[in-house]
Amino acid sequence: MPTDLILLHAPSVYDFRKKTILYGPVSDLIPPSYVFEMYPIGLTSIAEYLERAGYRVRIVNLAVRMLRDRKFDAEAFIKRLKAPIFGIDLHWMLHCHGAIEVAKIVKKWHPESKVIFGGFSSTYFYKELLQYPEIDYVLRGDSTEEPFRQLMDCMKNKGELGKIPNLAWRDNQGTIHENEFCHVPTDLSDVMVNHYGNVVRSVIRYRDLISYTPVKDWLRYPITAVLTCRGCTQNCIICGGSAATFRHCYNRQKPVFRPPEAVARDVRQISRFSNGPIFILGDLRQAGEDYASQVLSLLQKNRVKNQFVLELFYPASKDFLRRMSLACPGFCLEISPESHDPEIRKIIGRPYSSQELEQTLGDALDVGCRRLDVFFMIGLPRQTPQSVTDTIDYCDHLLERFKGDKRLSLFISPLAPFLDPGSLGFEHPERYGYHILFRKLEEHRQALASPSWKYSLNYETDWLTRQQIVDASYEAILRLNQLRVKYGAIPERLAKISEQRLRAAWEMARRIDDLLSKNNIEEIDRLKPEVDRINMFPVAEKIQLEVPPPFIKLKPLQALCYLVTGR
Ligand code: B12
Ligand code: SF4
Repeated sequence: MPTDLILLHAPSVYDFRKKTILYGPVSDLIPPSYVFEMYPIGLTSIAEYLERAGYRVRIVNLAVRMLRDRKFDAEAFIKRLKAPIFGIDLHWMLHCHGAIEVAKIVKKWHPESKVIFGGFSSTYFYKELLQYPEIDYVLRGDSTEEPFRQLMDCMKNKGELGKIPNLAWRDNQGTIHENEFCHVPTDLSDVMVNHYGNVVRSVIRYRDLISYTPVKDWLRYPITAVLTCRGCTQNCIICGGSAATFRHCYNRQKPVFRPPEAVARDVRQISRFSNGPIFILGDLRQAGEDYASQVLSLLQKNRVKNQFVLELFYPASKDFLRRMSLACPGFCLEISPESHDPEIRKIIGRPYSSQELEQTLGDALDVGCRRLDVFFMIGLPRQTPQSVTDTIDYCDHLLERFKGDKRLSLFISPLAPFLDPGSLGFEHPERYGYHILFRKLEEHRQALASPSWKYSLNYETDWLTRQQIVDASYEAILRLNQLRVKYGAIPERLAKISEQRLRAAWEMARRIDDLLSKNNIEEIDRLKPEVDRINMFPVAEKIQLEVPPPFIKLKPLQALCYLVTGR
């Protein structure tokens, strides 16, 4: 069956199976591994939109395939694929190594096909991307469904590329063109109409479940995300998805929200093929209390059995938390104060007091929140090694204040590997005390392939060097691990494994530093099996972050039935 478009998702570093790289605790708090195998949910939206327009689109998560099967030959696989156009996401900056290597392989075996890039980082770096001869087009913006359709039509009908909004492209003579960046929709009702159903249909059509799985372990733990908006109302200075970044880099003046009915529809669709947890992304209050109330009452009216994970960007009233609990009984809640220090929180864009934070935590537990995750971060303005230590002391205080309530889970991680390009911190480092160590796309690519995560950090601060970020991270995570044991939050055996992993990683980081200072690259290469063992160690935080279900599974029969009957 001919395919019109193949969308590929690359691993963070293409040859991660050959290179010696100590990843550090960079992906411990998200479902994907250090390969960052999760593809942007937008790929499913593009695929569904184009299918509705009559095109055949296939998604291939190369990163998951490479991670699951050590012998999987990605190049041979790409060689066998056939399509006139290949799309590669460079959405998260940390795919800049893998994405460009995959583009090179695609062009090597399919020189007649066009290669198109898209996503946030592609939008930011579109000029540099078009300097690579393997990349023909970049579609800019946070919403590319409609421009992509126009591009597909244009290629089919030999139309004029110059007319496609948001497209930057190189013509046959090598001249670069930049079309107007004007497609920034303020209504999302015609996208993501049935993207989950479309994924299920594609899995059956291509008989390829693995290529559609978002993370390696997804079949065991099928967590699914529901999006509420494009853009953000907040201005966290470390974030490449803040209101300011959207304005300056992605041309979006204000966020656009999906209708509450669309959010409820997604939930219903997911519940038909999975009873795994559903993560509703973004604080529902972003679009106002009315919007939040509408979403919550729709969820309450159309109850599903799945567990919900909800997010707060800032403290909430008890009344609001109670409504969350009524709509999503036994909900899990996430909030990220990032630092215990209200002064630091204010600088980074979370200007609330510790009293407000603690009030919210207490209220959430009172109204029946099943798990409450609180996130802290290392690498912030004004944060010294002592301040990081104080954050862990604050964790102790929180656990004590809430009497070691097992529902309260605290996490800390470094801001790594990159301070997001486009974030206020990256664009105005002097304002916040950041030092940007490299800015170019190619420099980021090289840095990602460094033997230790310390060297891929693209920043330091007035208060923390790269070395201090590494040391403070290991030390803080180790101490938090001990606190978890003290309050019985995780089994001792798991805590021990975690401690072993952290100590081995810290020691390995020092060893690599030493070998690099002697330029002993051969010895670093020889460390590969040992480094891999450390990278592959089970991560206690990941286990702790999973919603403990009575039983979680996919519902393949119901999914099929839903496809056939549409109900
Ligand atoms: C939801 C979200 C997540 C979800 C991911 C859900 C998913 N599968 O997409 C989770 C929580 C898992 C996550 C994880 C991470 N995230 Co995140 N995330 C977001 C968030 C809040 C919203 C993104 C969103 O809703 N997009 C809407 C969907 C529909 O669109 P989309 O996927 O972006 O796709 C559209 C366009 O981007 C484009 N597009 C995308 N791919 C392609 C490909 C082609 C070929 C084309 C043409 C177009 C195209 O077209 C799509 C459709 O219109 C943003 C912040 C924000 N305010 O936007 C951060 C954000 C994108 N994440 C970010 C980061 C750093 C991460 C992590 C690296 C964090 C970490 N260190 O752990 C990980 C990476 C995970 C991985 N890949 O394995 C940064 C990225 C900065 C940068 N430039 O690199 C952002 C901007 C802000 C932040 N700091 O959180 N994230
Ligand atoms: S980190 Fe802040 S600015 Fe970025 S998406 Fe989350 S709330 Fe919005």
